[in-house]
Amino acid sequence: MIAHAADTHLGRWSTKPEREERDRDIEDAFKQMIDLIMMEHVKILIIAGDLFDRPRPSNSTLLFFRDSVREFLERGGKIILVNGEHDTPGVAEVPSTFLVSKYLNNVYHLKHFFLKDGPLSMEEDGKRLNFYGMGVVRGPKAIEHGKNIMKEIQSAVKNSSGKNVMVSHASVKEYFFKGEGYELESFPSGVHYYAMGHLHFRIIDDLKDGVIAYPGSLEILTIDEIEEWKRKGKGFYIVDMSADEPVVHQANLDVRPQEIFEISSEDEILGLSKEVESFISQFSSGRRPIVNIAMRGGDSLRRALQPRIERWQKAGAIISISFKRAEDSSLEFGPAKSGEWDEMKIVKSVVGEEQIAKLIIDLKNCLSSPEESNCEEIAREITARKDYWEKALKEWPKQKSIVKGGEKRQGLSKFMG
Ligand SMILES: [Mn+2]
Repeated sequence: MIAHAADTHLGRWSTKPEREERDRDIEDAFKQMIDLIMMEHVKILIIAGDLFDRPRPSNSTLLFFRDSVREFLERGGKIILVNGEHDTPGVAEVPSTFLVSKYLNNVYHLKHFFLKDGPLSMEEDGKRLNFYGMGVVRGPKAIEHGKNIMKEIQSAVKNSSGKNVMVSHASVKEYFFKGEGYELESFPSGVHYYAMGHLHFRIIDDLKDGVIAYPGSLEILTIDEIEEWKRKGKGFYIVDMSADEPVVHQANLDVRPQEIFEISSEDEILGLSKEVESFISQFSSGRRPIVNIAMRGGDSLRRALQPRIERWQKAGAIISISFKRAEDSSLEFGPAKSGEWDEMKIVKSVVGEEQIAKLIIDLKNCLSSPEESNCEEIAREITARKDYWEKALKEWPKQKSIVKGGEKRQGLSKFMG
């Protein structure tokens, strides 16, 4: 048996002290996972990218990780990591996942697989398991580069004995509604289990000679993960590799309950109150639930709602209000949110004009919020600027990257995937 988690995002809210409680929630889920793994006597844990939420996790996040896995490692447990978007620096720097593999015994960091290096192999229940890494692949030719890594894996598995596990942090075109990522066809054959990370929702599917699986994020990280949590829960997988085909067991964790409510006018306050109060009343004991309110409307609506909000808080709810669109997104492209990147500055440096940059960021935020219907208007505004585009399309091929510390990319590809 091996355990497979991904997108744990430890330290996600470490720069937002007002949401510190949510980092404790993530840590709580992480501890639940480690406890469950030890209880089931699982000896190998894969974390397929985005272990940490940022390339330089805070010292307390690093300490938390060390403390929470110590007993598991001391009992002979092994942890296998690959790089995700979030824990990989955008500059030439050692990834945090690599760092922890150097500091802790029995923590392994898988680089992009090369035939000449061979896989990481270990015995598990008397069987040989081979692990092939493909963490996040960045750069202007990311997809091409990734496909080459997969070809290397393909050649290696042909001559391998034992079970083959590919550990990857990447998107799959067929699973992601935005249609970005690798086609399933490009994955290597001969692999028994594709341990994936990156998409925050859960997928278990047959692929070629094996099974491909996304365990999803460990906790509910954005409001667009709430619906799936209600249907499938949040957690990780325990995978039995002993049979011909791996058998994937879904392990669900006890996470803080959340619900999302929408409101766009004062007429709806009464109806909303009824819904919110019936939701809150389900959790009179135990964890305080989170009530997310997506508000389309101005200050007056906010003020009109204020007395109710205070009442719900007194009843034990955590209230989180977002205006018009979600502030976070589970769509993860481009450089990690390290706090060192000024989105506006980066996009402006590429597109040259502040107004267009703002519209592009708006469109990106809009597409990654649950309310996709508003996005068309922004897209129309962008495309309507014919003068800008005619000029830009002529100039872009010549333009070099001017983002300090960024990867050398040209034109739009600089901030896409
Ligand atoms: Mn992630």
